[in-house]
Amino acid sequence: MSLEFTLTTVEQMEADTARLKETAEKVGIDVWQDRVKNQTPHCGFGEKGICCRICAMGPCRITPKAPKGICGADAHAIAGRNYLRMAAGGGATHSDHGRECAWKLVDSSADGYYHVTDAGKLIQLAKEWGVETEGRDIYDIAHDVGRMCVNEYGKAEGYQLWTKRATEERQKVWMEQGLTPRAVDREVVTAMHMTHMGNTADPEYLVRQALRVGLADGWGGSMTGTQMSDILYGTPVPHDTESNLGVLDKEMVNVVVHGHDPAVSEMIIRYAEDPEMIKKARAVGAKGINVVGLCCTGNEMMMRHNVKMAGNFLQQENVLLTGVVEALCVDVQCIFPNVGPVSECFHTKFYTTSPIARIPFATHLELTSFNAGEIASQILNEAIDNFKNRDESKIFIPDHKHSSWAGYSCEGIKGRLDTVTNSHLDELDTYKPLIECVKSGVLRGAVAMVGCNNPKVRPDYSHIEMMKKLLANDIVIVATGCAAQAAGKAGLLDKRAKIFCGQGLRRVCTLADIPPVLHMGSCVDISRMMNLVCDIAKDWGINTTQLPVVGCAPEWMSEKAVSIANYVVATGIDTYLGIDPLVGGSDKMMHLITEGTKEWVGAGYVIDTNPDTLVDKIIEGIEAKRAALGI
Ligand code: BF8
Ligand code: SF4
Repeated sequence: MSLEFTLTTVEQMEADTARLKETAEKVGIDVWQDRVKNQTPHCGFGEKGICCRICAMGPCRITPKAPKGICGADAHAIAGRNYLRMAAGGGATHSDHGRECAWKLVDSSADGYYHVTDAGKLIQLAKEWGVETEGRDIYDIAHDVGRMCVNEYGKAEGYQLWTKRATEERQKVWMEQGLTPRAVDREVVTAMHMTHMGNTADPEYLVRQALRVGLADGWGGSMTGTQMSDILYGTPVPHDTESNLGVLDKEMVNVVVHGHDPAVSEMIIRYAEDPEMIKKARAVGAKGINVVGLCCTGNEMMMRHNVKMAGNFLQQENVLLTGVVEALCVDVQCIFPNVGPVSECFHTKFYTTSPIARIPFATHLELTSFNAGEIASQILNEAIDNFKNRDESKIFIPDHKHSSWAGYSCEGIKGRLDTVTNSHLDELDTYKPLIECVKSGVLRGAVAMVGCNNPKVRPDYSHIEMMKKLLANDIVIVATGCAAQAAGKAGLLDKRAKIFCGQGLRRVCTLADIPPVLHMGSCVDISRMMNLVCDIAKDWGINTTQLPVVGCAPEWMSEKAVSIANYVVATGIDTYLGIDPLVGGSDKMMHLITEGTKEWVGAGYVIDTNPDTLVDKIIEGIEAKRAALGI
């Protein structure tokens, strides 16, 4: 083991950001650091969740002198409605991404742009859902399964099919508590209806619906996104790539893919690997084409295609400020509108591809299942032509980057276990060896570290420092979204990072040949984590609420994160939040989301905006679960 291995520190990343901010100043464009200053202090009513603009008698704000809105809604009703609307917004967003993926399966064909890549997974799902498979063409099966998925979103009756994958105990709890999710569209509409002026004012029922709309996302829309993408583009398996701004290459045509739905970037990769396209890039003096990723589209590409990861959410402006990006191609979600004006200050061409995300200063090339290849090819050709337009005086690429392992889908994790231990036990496709490690205390437990960056806390610091402390305490980490990317940028997805682990976890990493932080994918791939915890609970013979496993979103910012937090809690996993969930103006709401949900689903939130104490609470929480199990 090399003792020379060091992590990139948050201070080093901040120095890179500061240097790139100098470029921003030189070209005369604002970046998020400037805008944070302009927006601080935030509106106190908004922060506490007690500003209501749900009807035009308002906006109403709650103060000691004005404890009710004009209609009589109090702080609890107002904070509760705002909270449910956040969950519904997030659930709708993940789920609509999943729906688009399902349509790609409906439109797939052997000679079209979208193909069935993991036929085994498709057939397994077809059997699970009672779709005939015997003697049928794979695309006939794909079209039936795709249509079933799409129709799940709006079906008038019954509950979501994917929920059958949860443990019996969870399914029973959800049914008893009235939380089993109906169609995604129905749960989002119910949430909007409940929060319209003049409806639910009792916060308990707003929190219950937040759990239900969350479940509709996690065990519905997001799961559709993950499973459809695996069928279309391949189920990820572990492999090595690289992360951080140093992956941008001055000698290459750099094309950045950003957003969440992999439909566009899959095509970009396919065409960028075409020898004819590479030849064109060489003809303009470049060494080749370097496609790199941002945010969850980056994660999707990293999981399946070794695509390098340029950065996470708060790095999107930094990437453009390097001055070497020929094209930025976005799909949906988490795209700063400011990437338009920033790209205008450089030679960078900026493309939007979805009617869901129309952004000023972009060239809009709308992607469909039937023009995807032409769009990808146009973007790449224009990027190659654009190579000559760089302004040397604006170029600066920070040199930090790290080897990063990604691709730990449930199948990827089981594959490692099968290779290392299961084959000797004569039982494949099981988590039992992992469970033995937890029972014996070699591993104390696991944390699902997920979510965004948020300038309310020091960006990436919470992710990285909390991960380091957890690893030192023999707690293994599974990560998705911008949290996984923070780990990658720091070096924690490098297998050599096991030197930061306690003895038990270090031994597991050595035997299983894994990094201590397992990159499980994008934010919709938290559905993989839900399958993982339920399957571990089944293999162990206990309930999900008993597992020494927690969720943590230390730097979350988006409505999608609120939806995620709700389905993770409803799946029986305590969730630790490092950012306040904007309901502090209602003590009833605070009680409901931290303690109240425990009575219904056996889990709740722990909120602490100090990462140093939040991580201690996680360790205490995991040890308490172990003590309750007598292990
Ligand atoms: O869905 S972690 S900032 S990129 S919302 Fe967005 Fe948050 Fe990043 Fe992915 Ni998830
Ligand atoms: Fe005010 Fe009630 Fe209207 Fe909200 S719904 S803006 S509290 S009157």
